[in-house]
Amino acid sequence: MKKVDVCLSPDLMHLYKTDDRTVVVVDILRATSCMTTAFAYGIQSITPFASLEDCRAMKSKGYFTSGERDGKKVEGFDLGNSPFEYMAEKLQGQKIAFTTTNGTQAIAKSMDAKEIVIGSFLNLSAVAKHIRQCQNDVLIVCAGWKGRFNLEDTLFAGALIESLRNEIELECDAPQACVHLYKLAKSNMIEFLKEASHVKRLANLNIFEDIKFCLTIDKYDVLPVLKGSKFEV
Ligand code: 3SL
Repeated sequence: MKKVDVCLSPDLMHLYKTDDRTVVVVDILRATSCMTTAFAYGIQSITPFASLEDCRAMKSKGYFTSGERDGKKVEGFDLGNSPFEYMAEKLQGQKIAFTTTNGTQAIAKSMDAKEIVIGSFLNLSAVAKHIRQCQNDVLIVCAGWKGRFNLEDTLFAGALIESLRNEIELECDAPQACVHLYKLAKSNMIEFLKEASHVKRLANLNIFEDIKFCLTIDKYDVLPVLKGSKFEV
């Protein structure tokens, strides 16, 4: 049976061997939700960068530059990190260079993986379907916040594992903890997350609609997969 484990922070990546695994990178608020939305609206590719300056340099190569630091759009970038920004017609068929505080750092730390896919509540079933079909064991990598645990990525891991129950073997205790938390939260995730640190951080920036949107399950049937240095569908 396929094994599934969860890395609850990118700072724990050294504990996991990923060269034979599919890694699902998750940053519900909001990086992987933005990436999923961008592909649902017809973006051609997203190239992730850990470094702000490397990302900025892609502007002169015809890329839209996008992302954030500490939740705020980067000065001089074309786009920030709200999923609603990625619904624009002008982005269809375009290439994005993307850097965020945690999401693209988690991607950078997953680069040894056999395969990297992007997970969010918005494409939960597309991720589950891919896991069912692929041969690899799986590691779900939660982006967290600057190395710390967060609740929303953990809930996604629980939701994904729950949707694959009886089809997978859980390794270690982290996947079990994710499922327990998801079961507690699933009837009202917004209420469950109201005290979550990043929900409060975004609320301090007057960001509310993004949170509700990013917790919507199965809005899109797209699966961003890393091909070389860029994500495509
Ligand atoms: O850290 C990240 O990758 C971002 O998604 C954080 S924020 O929601 O844009 O603040």
